[in-house]
Amino acid sequence: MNTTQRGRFITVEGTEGVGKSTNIDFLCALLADHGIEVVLTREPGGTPLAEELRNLLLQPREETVSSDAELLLMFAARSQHIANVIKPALERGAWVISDRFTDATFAYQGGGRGVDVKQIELLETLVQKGLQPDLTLLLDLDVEVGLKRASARSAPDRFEQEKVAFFERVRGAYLKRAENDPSRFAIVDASLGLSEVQAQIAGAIKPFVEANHG
Ligand code: Z5A
Repeated sequence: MNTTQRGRFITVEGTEGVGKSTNIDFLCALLADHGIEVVLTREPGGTPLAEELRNLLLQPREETVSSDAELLLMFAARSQHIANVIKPALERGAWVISDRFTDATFAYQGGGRGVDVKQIELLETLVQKGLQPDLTLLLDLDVEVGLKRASARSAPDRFEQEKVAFFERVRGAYLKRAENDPSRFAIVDASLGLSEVQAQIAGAIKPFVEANHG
């Protein structure tokens, strides 16, 4: 009889430059301290094919990308990611941390681009077959502060070329999702210094680990 307990699925979300990359290693270390096997991954991406789709999605281009094409590519990458990385890891008992998942689609394609939420929900059902994150850390930050932080780093990708109003809609959509599902979301005030941000992350992770591990 297989008695392996399914792993837990944690996602990290937020608008540009909120500090996801900066804080994800800290999060992995917190879990590893509890003896938890962690698989760190990201979206779009996480498998060779999904990373190729990521490059296609992020590359600035002259051709206009229709919002449906963008949506379908996001879910094509996600399908591959779930089948080859997320599901096998959870089944063997590892915990998966993903830098973005479907909340990003509701925020960027739904809130940002204005795609009908019902269409996103249809694809979510088709591709995820009930899979949902167990915990989502939403790093929340004033959009202009985040864009300033991100711009100091590298040349803008296709999303980063969007205007402030786009990211305000993205932020609003994230906050609305968090408000509608408070038991899954933990909102982190990302405007504070790094040690205070990490204290909030540790504060959200501690009870989750206590309830789900060991
Ligand atoms: N996308 C989508 O549209 N739909 C979807 O379904 C999915 C994704 C899954 C790629 O995501 C793009 O895909 C993304 C949405 C879209 N849009 N864009 N662009 P991504 O996650 O790979 O890219 P990103 O959002 O641009 O992530 P990022 O720019 O790497 O941001 P970050 O990881 O949150 O930030 P960071 O690199 O950790 O920090 C930024 C800077 O701030 C850096 O210099 C840090 O040292 C600094 N920092 C961090 N924390 C602090 C604090 N507390 N104080 C001061 N400075 C700080």
